[in-house]
Amino acid sequence: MSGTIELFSARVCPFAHRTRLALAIKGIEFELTEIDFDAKPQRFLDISPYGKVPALVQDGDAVYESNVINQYLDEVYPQPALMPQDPLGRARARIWMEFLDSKFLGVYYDAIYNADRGKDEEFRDNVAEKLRFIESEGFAKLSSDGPYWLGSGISLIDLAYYPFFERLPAWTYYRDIDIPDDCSRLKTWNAAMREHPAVVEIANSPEYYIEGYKNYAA
Ligand SMILES: N[C@@H](CCC(=O)N[C@@H](CS)C(=O)NCC(=O)O)C(=O)O
Repeated sequence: MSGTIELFSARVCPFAHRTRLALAIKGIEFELTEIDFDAKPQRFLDISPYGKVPALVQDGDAVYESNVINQYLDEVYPQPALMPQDPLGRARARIWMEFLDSKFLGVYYDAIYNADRGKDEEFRDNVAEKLRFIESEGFAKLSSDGPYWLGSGISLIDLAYYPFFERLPAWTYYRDIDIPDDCSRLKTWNAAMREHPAVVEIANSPEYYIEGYKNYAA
C-alpha cells in the first residue's frame, strides 16, 4: 500500500477543492499544506513545476493537475470507484472534464472579470448557453434518473464541476448569473451535491466567495 499523502492546497482554489473532495469521499488520510500564493515555499515549487495547487506528493513522487490527481487517487484507492468501469464510460467522463476546463471556465471567468458593465448581458448569455449545453448534451444524455452526472453514483465529473458551482453565489451577486430555470437537471444536481457529506465537510459559505471575488468583480 502506498505511503502518506501530502497535499499542497489553497482554500480559495476550485481546482484544489476537487482534490479535497476526492480525498474526503475516499476517506484517505493526508497531510494538508496550505499555500500562500505570495510566499510559495521552495519545497512546493520543487514538486509543482507550474507553481500551482493542487499538487500531491506520495512516497516522494509528485502528481499535479487536479483532474489527473483525482484519476490517480481513483486508481490507487479504488473504493468507492469514482470513474466508470468501462472504457467508453471513462472516455465520456474525460470528455466532460475536458469540456469544463477548456470550454466552460474561460466563459465563466470572463463574465466575472469583465469590467465593462455594458457587456454584462452578453457575458451572462454566453454562460447560459454553456449551461444549457451541459443540460442537454451532458445531463440529458448521461445522467439517467440522476441526480449526479452519471446517475445515482457520484463520479469525478461531479467533483470537477462542483467547486465552480459552490462559487456561483458570487457570480449571482456581482453579475446576476445563475443556473437558467430551464436547466432543471443541473439545478437538481447542484442541490444534491450541496447535500453530499463530503461537500458539506469542507464547504465554504456564499459570503466567503462573495468576499473572495470582490476584487475580481470590481
Ligand atoms: N489546471 C490546473 C489549474 C490549477 C490552478 O490554476 N491553481 C491556481 C489557484 S486556483 C494556482 O495555484 N495559482 C497560483 C498562482 O498562479 O500563483 C489544475 O487543474 O490543477
